[in-house]
Amino acid sequence: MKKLLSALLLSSIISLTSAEGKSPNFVFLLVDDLGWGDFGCYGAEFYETPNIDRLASEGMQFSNGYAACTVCSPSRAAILSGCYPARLHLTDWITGHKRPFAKLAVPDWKIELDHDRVLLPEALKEAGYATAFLGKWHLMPIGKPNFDEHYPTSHGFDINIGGREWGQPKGKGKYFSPFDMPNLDDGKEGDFLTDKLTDAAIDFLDSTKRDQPFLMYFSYYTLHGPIMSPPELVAKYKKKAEGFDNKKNEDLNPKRAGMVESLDNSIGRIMAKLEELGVAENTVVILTGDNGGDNQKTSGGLRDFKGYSHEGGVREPFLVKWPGKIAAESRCDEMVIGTDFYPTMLEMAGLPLRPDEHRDGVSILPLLTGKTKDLERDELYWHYPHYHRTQPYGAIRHGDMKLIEFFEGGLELYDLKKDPKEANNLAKKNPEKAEVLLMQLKAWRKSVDAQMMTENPNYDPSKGKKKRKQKK
Ligand SMILES: [Ca+2]
Repeated sequence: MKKLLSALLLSSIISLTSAEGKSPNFVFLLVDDLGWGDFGCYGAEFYETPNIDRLASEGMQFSNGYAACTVCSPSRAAILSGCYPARLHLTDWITGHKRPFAKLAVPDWKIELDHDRVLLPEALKEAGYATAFLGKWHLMPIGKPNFDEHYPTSHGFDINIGGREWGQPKGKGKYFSPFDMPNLDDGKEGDFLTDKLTDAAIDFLDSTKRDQPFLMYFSYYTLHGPIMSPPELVAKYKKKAEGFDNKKNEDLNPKRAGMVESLDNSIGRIMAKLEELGVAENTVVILTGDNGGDNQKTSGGLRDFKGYSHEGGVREPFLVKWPGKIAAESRCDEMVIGTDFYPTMLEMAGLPLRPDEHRDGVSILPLLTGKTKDLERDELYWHYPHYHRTQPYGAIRHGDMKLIEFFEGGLELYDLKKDPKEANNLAKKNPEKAEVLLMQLKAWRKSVDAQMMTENPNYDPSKGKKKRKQKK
């Protein structure tokens, strides 16, 4: 009913926007397990990303862009809903780690998206957009997939190519054919998943109509493991690694480098297709990741990586191009996060904001257009009541200061401006600041009805899995 009413309310506004032919198209590119240091424009020297670097130079590049979680599913849900994972109660990757004997019990969190929310693709679809989903979905229960309830097509996408319950390619050939993914051509032996999904993306772009705006939400399976790459790219980077002076301690795995190059090729093909179709000028292209890379050397010097509480787990490349609206070569240091895309894209489309839906996102359009350098929002929050590489934690970033609260005990406080690598924990040196931020973090959790961990009656340290110790 809620969706029907909002559709009716919007219909008049929509016809106006579309009739003027001003509604921009959206190409949303979401890369899996993308490290902050994986692209040339973010400092990579071993990996080669000329197309992505060009995209960065044609729009705005953010230095403090964040994923809403340190793992896949919650970050994806945050982008689609405009809400923090804590508010959605979808706080871990599906289906998460089981730690029955750990000190704290994990709350009864959700493993699917609510149907009573109007998600970003639904809002755009209501407004007359053609909506296509390609790639990794990972927002549904594993085991008993139900097309009507859980697939992208039940959440606002007209078509779904490749999305299913998997968090990574699990077909017989993994990244190589056969893929065993919905509506994706398996191709021939040796065909590579990123290329085949890109073929499908090109087909979708070819099918779009000039009088109907579109959202192409391309959610790459790459760079998630298993790390696999076309043999010619592996050979290229194997050779490059031999004489490479690795000053920045970058990841020299030729297979991962090949995955990044194949991603870059994909983006190059998409950008060329937009030009060829004559729609590049009226198309917003967004590129970001869902969480950090899979190892320390992908983090561009930040501490830790996917699955951790520190910056390498959540800081992401974050690029937006919109010709004529966002100045080329622009840079922004303001903090932005995955929940912000929903309101931002509505505003770009000339549609009314829906604050009852995207509860936690703010439109970053004023940053993109250069109208302002600062948003009114001063804090970002993370809530991860789960065991992973990290111990369960919550975090707040206020300005340059970031506080991490480990739920088993322990606080870490960092000044990210002076200490971007989070090497000097200031919690004991500056307890007043730590306390203020802790109070703020706790108040926020209450305000979003965050699920908390509880004492585990089955706690048994002798059976607990060994955990990496956090610095206190
Ligand atoms: Ca991921």
